[in-house]
Parts: sequence; structure tokens; C-alpha cells
Amino acid sequence: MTIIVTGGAGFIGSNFIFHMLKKYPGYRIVCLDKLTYAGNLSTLKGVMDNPNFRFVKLDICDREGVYKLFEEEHPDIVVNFAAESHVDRSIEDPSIFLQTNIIGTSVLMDACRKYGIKRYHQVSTDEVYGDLPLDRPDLFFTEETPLHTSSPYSSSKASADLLVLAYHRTYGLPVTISRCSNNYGPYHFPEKLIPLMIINALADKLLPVYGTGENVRDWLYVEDHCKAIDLIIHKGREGEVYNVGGHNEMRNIDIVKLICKQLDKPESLITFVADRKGHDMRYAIDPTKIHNELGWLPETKFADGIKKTIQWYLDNKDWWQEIISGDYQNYYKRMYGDRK
Ligand code: NAD
Ligand code: TDX
Repeated sequence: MTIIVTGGAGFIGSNFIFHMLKKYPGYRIVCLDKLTYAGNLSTLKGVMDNPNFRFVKLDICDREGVYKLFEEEHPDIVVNFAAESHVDRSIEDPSIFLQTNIIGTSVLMDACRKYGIKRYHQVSTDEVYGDLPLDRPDLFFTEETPLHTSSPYSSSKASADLLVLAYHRTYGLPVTISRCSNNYGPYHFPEKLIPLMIINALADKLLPVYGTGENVRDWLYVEDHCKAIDLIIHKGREGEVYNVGGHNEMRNIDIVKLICKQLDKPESLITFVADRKGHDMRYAIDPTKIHNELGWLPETKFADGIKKTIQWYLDNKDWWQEIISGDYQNYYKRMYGDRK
């Protein structure tokens, strides 16, 4: 079995590679990654010498390069994690999101059609459903919830999902899609809420909470997401969408206060800044389908997962210090410099 994992030098893709290499010693895993600002080879250093692993630096939009890799590797399965993934960056400049997230997806699927494949899996997001109101805790996203996007990021992911389903219906491509809620855990890039707050708190820097901090996200430990994808690519039904989430809704402000408490830092570091444009209020996944069909259930409770995650950032300062010492500083100034 050969699996091409795109975007495997990023947060979730790398965790997926670790999970697969450990669980399936007979599988060959080929990581295809462009190494954008969000991709880090140092993340993969523990598997680089594994004879069942190959890393290829490549853009999923590079049709010639992608076709050549398929000719070399004859993959059985492709799992597409490669994407521009940060909502704030998509608000700054949507263009690369359209290129990678939509065009890149179509190039990968064209290669799958040309060379044949057992399964193409698209890693999508709950953000394609838009948001839910705070005063309707009874509402959840199901696979039937209409796509209703807010940001250029989520619109590009929804466009890709529609293309994936179109390739299934039109060409019979054996596809599956997973739509997961917010992940957290090791190797999460420091631009995202949880790692940003941990790293800022450790340096006694201000903790910038957008708007009132009442927005709700549904957090899932990254390993649980990886296990869900593992199940879907092996047992999921072709042409189907599976929502992934653990019923763990939390307000941003409560997450940030919890991080302060765990790190023994004062809540006075918290500062409310200008809201994100078009900021989604609440995400909440109904995971009944993946539970009933594939037996998936989340294993890590948030209280344990957040402790493990904070400990990981304490134990792996080299990993994130290298990242925040580079171009990240310019990003931070642009995004937070005079955000009042
Ligand atoms: P990430 O930003 O940490 O990693 C993305 C990876 O893709 C990086 O290694 C980057 O170098 C690579 N990449 C970007 N453009 C590429 C291109 N053109 N060609 C090849 N490689 C390219 O993202 P993440 O948080 O790990 O998210 C992975 C996937 O999961 C994304 O598709 C995202 O939409 C989805 N998702 C993320 C979350 C979350 O909470 N992080 C939740 C649900 C779904
Ligand atoms: O500095 C911050 N302050 C703040 O209040 C940052 C970076 C974020 N926030 C808020 C915005 C959101 O309500 O925290 C919440 C989480 O923000 P992000 O970490 O940027 O995640 P989100 O926008 O929810 O999107 C994430 O989950 C769905 C991933 O980045 C996406 O790739 C995934 O599809």
C-alpha cells in the first residue's frame, strides 16, 4: 500500500504521517509538500530515515511534477492536507488560497484519474458550513447542512469540496471528504489561537483576543482527527462526506484564561483587539454519521489534550522559536501591530 500525503510538513498532515507509519509498518508513505511558511522539514526529522517514508518538495499545483510523482510511486491512496489554512491570511489576500486550495485539488484529482487510484481523500473543514448562532445551542452541522461560507479561506475549501464531489459523479473517481472541527496539539503553527496564546503567555506578551472573545469553536485533539481519516480511507463509503468533531465547544476567552491558569500567568495579559472581519460565531459538529458507520469516537478529553499540548510547547521550544524568529515577526506586526 502506497499513500501520498500532501501537506505532510504541516500541522495535521505530519501528525497523520506519524500515526500511519506507527500503525501500518508495511505501508509506504510519500509526503508531498511545497514547504510554504507553514511547512517545516524539522517537523518530519524523526521519520526522514524511515525506509517506508519519502519526502518530495513539490507544489500540488505543479501538474507536470505531480504526474511524474504518480508515475514513480503508483499510489493506492491520496490524502490531501495541502492547503493555505489560516483565515486571517485569506482576509489579507485571497489569491493563493484559490490557487492552492481549489486549483491544487483539481490537479491532484486529474492525476488520480489519469493513473488510477483506490481512494482520493479530501481533508476539508467544518468552516464550509458557515457559522451557527450563539443562542441556538440545539443546532449542529450535519453532512446535510448547506454550504454557506464566510471567509475567502472557507469559500476556497467549499469550492474544492464541490469539485471533489463533481469528480466523483462525473468521472466516478473514488473519493471521500472529511469535515473536521478545530484541531489542537503538537506542531500547530504559532499563528493559530492555541499555540499563539501559549507562546505569547510564556514570553509575558499581550494575549490578543478578537472582539469579545465569545466566539465558540469545537476543539478536537489532532490524533483523534488522524484516526478518523485512517478509518475513512479504509472503511468509508465512496462519494461520502463525514463530519468529525468531539462535542467540545468552548469560547475563545475561556481557552485563553485556561492557558493563563495552566502556565500560571496573569489574566491581565489578555487584551481585546479589533474583531476579525466576517468572524464566524460558533462551530459545532454533529459526528453521528462517522460514529454509527465507522465506530469513530474521540479518545482524548480536552482537559488532558490541552495539558499535553502545553507540555509539548514547553518541551519543544527549539521547534517554535525557529519559526517565530523568521518571517513570522513581519506577519505578527502586520496582523497585530496597530490592531486596536
Ligand atoms: P498547515 O497550514 O499547518 O499545513 C499546510 C501544509 O500544506 C504545509 O506543510 C504547507 O507547506 C503545505 N502546502 C501549502 N500549500 C501547498 C501547495 N501548493 N503544495 C503543496 N503543499 C502545500 O495546515 P493544517 O492546520 O495542518 O491543515 C491541514 C488541512 O486540514 C487543511 O486542508 C485544512 O483546511 C484542514 N483543516 C484544518 C483544521 C485545523 O484546525 N487546523 C481543521 C479542519 C480542517
Ligand atoms: O490571535 C487570535 N485571537 C483570536 O481571538 C487568533 C489567531 C484567533 N482568535 C480567534 C479567532 C477564532 O474565533 O480564535 C478562534 C480560532 O482562530 P484560529 O486558530 O485562527 O482558527 P479558526 O479561524 O477557527 O480556523 C481553524 O479551524 C478550522 C483552522 O485555522 C482552519 O484551518 C480550520 O479549517
